[in-house]
Amino acid sequence: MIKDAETLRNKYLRDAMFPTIFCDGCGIGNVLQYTLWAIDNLGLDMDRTVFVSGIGCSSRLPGYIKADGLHTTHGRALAFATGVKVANPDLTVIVFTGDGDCAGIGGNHFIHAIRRNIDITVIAVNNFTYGMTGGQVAPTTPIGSITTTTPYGSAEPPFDMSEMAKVIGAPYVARWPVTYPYQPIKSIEAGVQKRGFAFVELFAPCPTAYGRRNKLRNIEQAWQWYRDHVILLDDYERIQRFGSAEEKRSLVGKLKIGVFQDVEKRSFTDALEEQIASLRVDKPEPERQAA
Ligand SMILES: Cc1ncc(C[n+]2csc(CCOP(=O)(O)OP(=O)(O)O)c2C)c(N)n1
Ligand code: SF4
Repeated sequence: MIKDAETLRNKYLRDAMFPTIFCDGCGIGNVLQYTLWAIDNLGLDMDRTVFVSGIGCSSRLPGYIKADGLHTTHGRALAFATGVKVANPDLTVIVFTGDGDCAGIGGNHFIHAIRRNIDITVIAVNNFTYGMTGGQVAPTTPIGSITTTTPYGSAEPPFDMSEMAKVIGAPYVARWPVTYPYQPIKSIEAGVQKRGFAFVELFAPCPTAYGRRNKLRNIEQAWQWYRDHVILLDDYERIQRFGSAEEKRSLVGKLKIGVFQDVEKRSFTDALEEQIASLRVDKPEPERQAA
């Protein structure tokens, strides 16, 4: 059920933290709102939920929420989140990370957290840039984009974080732009309920550091850009298989959105618990040896 912003703010956010650091038109506020809607729909116990982040504008989010949070070091959110979950598997662990934090400096942690299938939900805010430090090129910056470090346009092919999460084997992967309110909420809910690594990537505009250099300075331009550049996974696959040559050409530069993966897989914490149970000293000796 969708709740109004005032109700969510009073219930979940720290008053003392307002006003937020976010610029006008920044999509990080939408990400926070969708997360709160999902949490409220699931009825999560906030005393048993921990929010973890790295460094960046998006990584400021745990500080706004009335719950335990860890605002850690750049790129290390997943390492800290792994520690929290392993230390207390009963906790629900939600990570906020930026595209720089997750795919740049934190890229190695990203790969290995997925490989282990640690049972956490990662909400990655992809604004195509390093927002907090003024708009440098990121591993996700689209080709041709102007950034402070690519003044003539980025020539680097970008990383696709969701495709990567899917290929490495994350059991839940979904991607949406913040212009779609319903689907991100449902994906965050699905991610939190999944036993294992859930990755929800949300495209969110950064008008200040990225937008003003790329003719996306205001919210209408940014939201229109998403309308023009995203395509549902099913439509993408249909056109690739059955589309005309012209339709296939129209796929160039399009960003796929939708649920990329939704499968069941034994999580790292479940595997650890089974191992610990098999080693318990109160078991009869033969059983311990057999295990
Ligand atoms: C070890 C380290 N290197 C570099 C920085 C500088 N730094 C702070 S935030 C940031 C990039 C953040 O980008 P992203 O994760 O995409 O978050 P956004 O600000 O765009 O939300 C960088 C490089 C840092 N804080 N620590
Ligand atoms: S710099 Fe960009 S990402 Fe950071 S708060 Fe401003 S608009 Fe948002």
